[in-house]
Amino acid sequence: MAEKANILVLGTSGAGKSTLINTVIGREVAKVGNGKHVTEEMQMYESDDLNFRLIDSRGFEYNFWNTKKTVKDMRIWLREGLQDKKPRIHMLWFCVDATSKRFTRQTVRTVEEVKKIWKDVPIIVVLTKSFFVAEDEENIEMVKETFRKFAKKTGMPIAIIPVLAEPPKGMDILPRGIEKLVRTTEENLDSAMRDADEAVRDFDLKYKRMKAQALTLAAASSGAVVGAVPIAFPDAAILTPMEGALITGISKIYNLDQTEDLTKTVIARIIEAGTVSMIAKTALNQLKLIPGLANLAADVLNAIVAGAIVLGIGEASAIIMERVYTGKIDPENLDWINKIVEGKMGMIVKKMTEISAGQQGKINPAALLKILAKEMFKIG
Ligand SMILES: Nc1nc2c(ncn2[C@@H]2O[C@H](COP(=O)(O)OP(=O)(O)OP(=O)(O)O)[C@@H](O)[C@H]2O)c(=O)[nH]1
Ligand SMILES: [Mg+2]
Repeated sequence: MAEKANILVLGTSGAGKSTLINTVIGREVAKVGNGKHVTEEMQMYESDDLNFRLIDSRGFEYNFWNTKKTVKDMRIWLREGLQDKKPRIHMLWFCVDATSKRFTRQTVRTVEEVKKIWKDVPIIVVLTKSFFVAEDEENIEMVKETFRKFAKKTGMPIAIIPVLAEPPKGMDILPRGIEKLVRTTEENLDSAMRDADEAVRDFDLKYKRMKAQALTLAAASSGAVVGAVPIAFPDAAILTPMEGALITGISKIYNLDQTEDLTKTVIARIIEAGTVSMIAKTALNQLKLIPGLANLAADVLNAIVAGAIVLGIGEASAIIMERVYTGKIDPENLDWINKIVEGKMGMIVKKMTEISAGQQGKINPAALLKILAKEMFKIG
């Protein structure tokens, strides 16, 4: 069976979230009450007939901490409940009590807070307790107006649907709006799920790249590089064990460590690109030409160059692994791998020279490498 979508049902306490869920699911599943805060814990409901799940949340009146806390709880709960690093929410049903006639800037803030996590998630505003058809138009207009005025970042809801989930006993009114709500939801789920998948992929890539960069910076500033005196540049065409370990570490981050050949290819290319030792020597000479740096101790200059080289190797490896991981590039495409390595190395040396020149002789290699890394990772 296709994966079900997750719909988060939000709204102030007593708005009628649980009542709505019971009606949509078609059974009394969620506890409903007159008192405040009936639903304390988040809860997920589903039915065989529906291709989405409904997640009932704790209702809360807007205030800063309430919202932050609830959104945080939500995140934790979702991560555990859905076993997903970045839990996917595909749609929001935002419940607004139609009888309250209150739909303010504060109310919209809750939505904004949630949208910070799930940026492009579509919203359906459900006007609950819509007892009177005659008031629909006015209520819909009120919601539209508030969104237009206060929810510029959030964007407009894809629909505003008046719903009466439970006709009051003894009154001659039928439930309404439920079918339309379900239909509108289903019509929009395909694209919502595609967007959410994309967002998760983006998140995954960013997360992996961040991990690779942290590893790279740690390697570049490690004692083995910065503290080694004198630095042995890999004249013989082998990288130091530490650099090999860095590349292997990055391949693990991209789950490519099973393809041992890839790691070997990348290492081989980095060596062949030639260039590591040539670049290192050129860089060293450039540094010596900078007034104020020439009389720095040789080991300080060595440390900077060696660290920069490791940064370049790490970043180039991350880019290569990322492209292979996403299937954008065939690891057999050696020319391309060469280009990346040379490009990154060239850029890092240029940046390094610029930053060193700005330091006016007071150079701490580890601190300089941090600045260099920051600059380089920013360019990505
Ligand atoms: N007659 C009628 N009453 C409703 C309807 N929806 C909600 N109510 C009433 O409104 C009150 C609150 O409803 P709940 O569904 O518990 O609201 P909630 O949003 O889940 O509240 P919390 O769990 O506290 O956040 C209850 O007394 C419900 O019976 C409806 O469609 N018709
Ligand atoms: Mg409830």
